[in-house]
Amino acid sequence: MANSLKVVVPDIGGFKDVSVIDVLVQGGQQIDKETPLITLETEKAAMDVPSPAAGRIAELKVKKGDKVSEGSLILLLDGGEETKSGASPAAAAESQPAAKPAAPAAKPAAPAAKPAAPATKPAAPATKPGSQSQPAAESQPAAESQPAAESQPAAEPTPEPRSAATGESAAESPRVPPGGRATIDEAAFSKAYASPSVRKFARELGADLGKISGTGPKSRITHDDVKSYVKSLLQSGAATAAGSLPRVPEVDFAKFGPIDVQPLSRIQRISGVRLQASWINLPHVTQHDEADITDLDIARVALKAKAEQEGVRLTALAFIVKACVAALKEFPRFNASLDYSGENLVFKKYFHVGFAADTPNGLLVPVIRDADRSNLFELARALATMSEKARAGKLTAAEMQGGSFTISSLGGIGGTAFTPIINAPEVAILGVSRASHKPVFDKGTFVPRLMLPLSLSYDHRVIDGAEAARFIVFLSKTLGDVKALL
Ligand code: CAO
Repeated sequence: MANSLKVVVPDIGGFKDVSVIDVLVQGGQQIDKETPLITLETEKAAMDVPSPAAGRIAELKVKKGDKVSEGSLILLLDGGEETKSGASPAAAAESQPAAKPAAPAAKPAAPAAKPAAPATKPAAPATKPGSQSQPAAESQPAAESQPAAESQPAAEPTPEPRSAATGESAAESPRVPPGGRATIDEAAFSKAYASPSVRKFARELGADLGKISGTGPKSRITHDDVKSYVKSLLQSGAATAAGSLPRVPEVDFAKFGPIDVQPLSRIQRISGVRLQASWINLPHVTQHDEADITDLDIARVALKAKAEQEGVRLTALAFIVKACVAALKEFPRFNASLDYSGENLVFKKYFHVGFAADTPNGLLVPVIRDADRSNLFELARALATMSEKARAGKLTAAEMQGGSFTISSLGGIGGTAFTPIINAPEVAILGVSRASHKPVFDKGTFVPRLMLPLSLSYDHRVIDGAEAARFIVFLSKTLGDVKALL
């Protein structure tokens, strides 16, 4: 202990028997100079006491709830270098800058204790927001701890959406600035009742203190309150949805003509969030090709009567499911998913193929389990049964879970190509458009062939472009070789 530095409570403006409301360090901890050690609370303000030196905490001498005054021993610091030549270790500690005051605007300003003395005399706490010494205590470190991109929007409080009645263009009033970061209401932040270390912590996390309810004494905001607030934001997804993305401007459509407002269906609201999550998180690339399904269609028409006898409507889609299973077996990465960490690829040994079904209430994706174990008619039956169930709103949650690859067919409607959004955490989706007869150059002459447009969107983190091209070429060939599918 001989070399330990005695760190004591510095000049706190003459306050006596002040409560220690937080101990911010632990015995044995290695700390830097200026590391906040304890938070004190007078009847006027909360303030942190920073360490006068770097070193390892040999022994903590205070605990939460203790009462301290100027000169009270806080801790013993090993390896703490004296900061004032000739001073005793304790004196050196005393000569450090004063505790940093919080700025609880809700509280009355403390009497400006002692004026800040040069070098050896620490500045006393000043709690009045906007007072001379306060910005140094709270705004300065906060600004330092934030990247420029964050502090920029914070300087401009987010404008409220404008009222339709005002006639002002809401196009000019995005709720989140173009930088895409959540704004902090600076006025509310500075008024919030919290110690400097909590303020700094909130700044580091981009949390708006003005929105946090304090559970500490006199409703002071604690570290735990900030943590709980950020956790709840993350859990609700609000941080992603509202905090980090630029918003589309709000527009008062009624200004331009009559309108009718209708809510999105429940399914649209749910699938919308999932589609957006996939679109934002997965780097999508779409690879297009055309499959010659002339022979496949001849076979399908030939089988139609038999299928009808068995109560099955045979469309190209059943063949496509079968061809996809063959391609997934050949290219297992397309039947895989990244795990939640994003660092491992989970290869699935099952082939559960989902298909997008257009329903009056919105898009649903029923999943055909073990599609590799079904023949063409069984697949056709599953497609019909499940799409009927989907349209009747009778699909169970289990019937829409566990897919490993999805097909979205718009062939019954029309179109030549589209870019489907991957049904994450799957890594690829096949879009199918309407087949049409096209002249194909074959052995020196053009022949009419039925060509089926295919659009394969894939997650480029998992699948390389060359692999995607090989997959779609394999798929096209498989669809062109109907015998392999029968
Ligand atoms: N080319 C040409 N004709 C096609 C075709 C294609 N690619 N696909 C289907 N057809 C024909 C069918 O043969 C059928 O003709 P007949 O009435 O003469 O038998 C007709 O178009 C209607 O087919 P369908 O759509 O009822 O049946 P399907 O098996 O092809 O598809 C289903 C079933 C459920 C996938 C489909 O009805 C559906 O809902 N599609 C919409 C999917 C969707 O919304 N995707 C977008 C999601 S967002 O990315």
